[in-house]
Order: sequence, then C-alpha cells, then structure tokens
Amino acid sequence: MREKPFAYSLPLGAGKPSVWDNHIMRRLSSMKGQYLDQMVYETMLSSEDTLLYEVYEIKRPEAAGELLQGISIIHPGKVGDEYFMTKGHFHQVLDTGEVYYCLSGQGMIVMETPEGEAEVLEFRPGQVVYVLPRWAHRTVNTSLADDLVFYFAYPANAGHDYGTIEQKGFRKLVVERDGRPTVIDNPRWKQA
Ligand code: M6P
Ligand code: ZN
Repeated sequence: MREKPFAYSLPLGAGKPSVWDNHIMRRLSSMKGQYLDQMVYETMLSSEDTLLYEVYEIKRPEAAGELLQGISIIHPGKVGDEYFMTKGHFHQVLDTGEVYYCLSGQGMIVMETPEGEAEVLEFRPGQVVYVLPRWAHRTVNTSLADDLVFYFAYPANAGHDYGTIEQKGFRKLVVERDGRPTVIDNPRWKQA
C-alpha cells in the first residue's frame, strides 16, 4: 500500500483510473431477488451470467481517517423494465457518508434512510452527489447505450451492509416507462 501522498488520473469520460489495487466484477447472479421481474431475471441468468458493473478500488487501511476511493463502471442494459444497477448498501458504520462524481454517461442514485426517507437524484457528467451518513445508496445506469462511469470516496472503515437491502429491497425503483427513466414505488418492498 502507498505510504506517501500520491496522485493519479481519472479519464474524463469512459475508462479506468491510472492506478488501482482491486478490480471487482459483479454479475447478474449476484443480484438474486433484487429485480422486480424475477421471471425475466431467471431467464436471462439461465442463458448468460452477464457482467453488470465493475469497480476499480484504490486500497487503503480500514482505519478511521482513511478514504477508500476508486471508480465504478455500470454497463448499459435492463432486466425487464429495470436498468442495470449496483446491489446497493448501507454502510456498516451507519454514520458515514460517501461522495460520488460522475465522469461519463447518465444515471440516477437511489437513497433511503432506515426510518423510510427516500431520495432519488439524477447523475450526469460533472455532477457531484453527496450521500449523507445513514443513507443507503444504489446507482442506476439509465442509458441503454453507454457505460455510467463515476468516482467515489468514503471512509475506509465504513464497511458494507448488503443484508438489509437484499432482504427488503429499496423503497424506490428506477424503471423504463415510455422510453424514459421513471421512479416508482417498489411494489415488493418489505417491512422488516
Ligand atoms: C460505488 C461505491 C463502492 C461500491 C460500488 C458498487 O462505487 O459505493 O463502495 O462497492 O459502488 O456498489 P455495491 O457495493 O453496492 O455493489
Ligand atoms: Zn457506500
């Protein structure tokens, strides 16, 4: 791990950072139960375990004060009416936020608190979204042609809590309606 201040470049547009330590690839099979149209999901999965998104992480010690950062690339596509998206998570250390900066493509960030407040923000190149501490977050690629590419940074000790979203889902979903990304209430959202 780097032990001196360091610099690197992120291409403005699609592409990888100039350095990274970890390349995470998430495929359709890791999204079980997350897409509304489970029939379409199973059919797609039986023919191919499609790559949905990739994360290039620059590793830091999991210590308070360190910032974990990198870029994520969500490929274009849909499962039924729903766009390709990240799993989404709360942070294990709930009181930690996250910064996103959009480099390329178009998307939406779906967020909610444990108490049930929800917010969905558009995400375009040059825009920053600040995810407040306590808010779960998921990023959705609303283009069917281009990758959504964005930079992220969050406290390296935050950790990921995936379980809550895996069990309950998000309260809001982004679906295509009349060819446009539209935010709807999740009809399958479950109270704990
Ligand atoms: C963002 C960051 C990462 C996260 C990635 C993929 O780039 O929030 O911490 O890992 O999205 O999202 P998820 O972990 O929900 O699959
Ligand atoms: Zn996060």
